Amino acid sequence: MGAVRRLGSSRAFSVVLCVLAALAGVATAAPWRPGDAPQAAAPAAAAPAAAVREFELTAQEADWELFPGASVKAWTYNGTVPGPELRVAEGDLVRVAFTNRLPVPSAVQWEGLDVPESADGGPGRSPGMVPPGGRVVYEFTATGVGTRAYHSPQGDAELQGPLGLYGPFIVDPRAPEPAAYDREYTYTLSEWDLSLTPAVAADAARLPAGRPDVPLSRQLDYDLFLLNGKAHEAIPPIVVRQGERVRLRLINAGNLIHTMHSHGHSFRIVATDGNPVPPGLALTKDSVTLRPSERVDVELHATNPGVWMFHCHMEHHMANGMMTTLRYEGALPIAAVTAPAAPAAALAGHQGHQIGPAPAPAAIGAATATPGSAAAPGTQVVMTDNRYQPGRLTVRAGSSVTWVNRGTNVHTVSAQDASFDSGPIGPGESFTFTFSRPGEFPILCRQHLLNGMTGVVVVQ
Ligand SMILES: [Cu+2]
Repeated sequence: MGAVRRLGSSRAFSVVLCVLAALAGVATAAPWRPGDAPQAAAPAAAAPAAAVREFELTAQEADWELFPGASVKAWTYNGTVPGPELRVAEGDLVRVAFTNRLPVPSAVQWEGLDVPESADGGPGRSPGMVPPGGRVVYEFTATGVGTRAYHSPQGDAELQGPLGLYGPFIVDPRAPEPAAYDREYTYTLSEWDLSLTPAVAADAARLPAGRPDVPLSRQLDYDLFLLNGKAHEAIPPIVVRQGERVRLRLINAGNLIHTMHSHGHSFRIVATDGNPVPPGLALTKDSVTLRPSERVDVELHATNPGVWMFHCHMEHHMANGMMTTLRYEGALPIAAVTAPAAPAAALAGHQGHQIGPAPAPAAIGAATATPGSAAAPGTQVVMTDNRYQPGRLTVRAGSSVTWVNRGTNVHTVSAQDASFDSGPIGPGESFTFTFSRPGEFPILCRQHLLNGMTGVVVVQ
């Protein structure tokens, strides 16, 4: 510090730079700025020249299918959750034109891309938040090979990420990689709160009563845990052939910690936050934990044919969506122990007319359902485990419907559009709702949506 004061200002600056450069082992005196190509980059002689890569990202509401039969309103980039994979080569000049078709201000931020300040969108930044209907172009040089990401700004006031606004951004090496992989898969991890609708995020509706009195972003209560915006069988599996080396790029775009675990295979962690792990330091593991925003690349050697699970090891995350398979081409899963099929009558339905102690299961199974039939005011719906009986019913406006839980598990009656929610209904308990206006109201059990526990109330 004293040395700087004693020297003339420009000379002092040069000396400091030279010392810093020497310390960093960098041969040039030019200061490095965010957005510059890395100064220690490999010689570019054999590599193709950098290109200008242009992308369009549009934030827009879209219907998104979490799994067959379960569609939600999402906020998306270009209509998908996650948004499109943006892929460039190191050193490319990247231009991303962002159009905001949401009813609220939005922007794009970058994970692991050391962009200049002028490309770091968000509140209090310049270019800052883009108003509804607005457009901005982010421009930066892609530095740092690896698994990166992008997302909307996050904070108490911006509840956009949990509705689907995130996506992968991959920077490939300019020269061919020495260790090429036979296949590569990218999985973006996230969570979904079925009560969080675009209307809630736009401050035009409220979350169900009973959530804690804290800022909205801290009231989230996730129902589903997703890989690439999908749950369970809707997630594309990892398909391999024996002997192949596979790279999995894992990106945690959610708000929770996830621990991804592979059966039958250990893997090597070859990159963290996109940056390569020196070969001698690469850990061999079968579980890897990703905190929010973290990325991990793992290399998996396919040497154990079969059909294996690949999932988050947090039990309710796995049970509610975050599981797929690692399957060898042509392999079939070894059959599970065969359970006797549930008697059709047990699931067939029952128009209950009594509230009281839960009857024995046999009493439920005997009746038949008349789905779609008109029902008198005061209609009752029986919940057995994982079914509403009847699943679809029609009532007149002003009618009350009472759901009675005759099952052994806790269930809920939750409007798909979050307009009402029973909260937990224990065995033997009931919930009554009066429908004041005509319409078609899909309902679901928040605990057992994945088991197909859905229904519809048509109000005439
Ligand atoms: Cu998890």
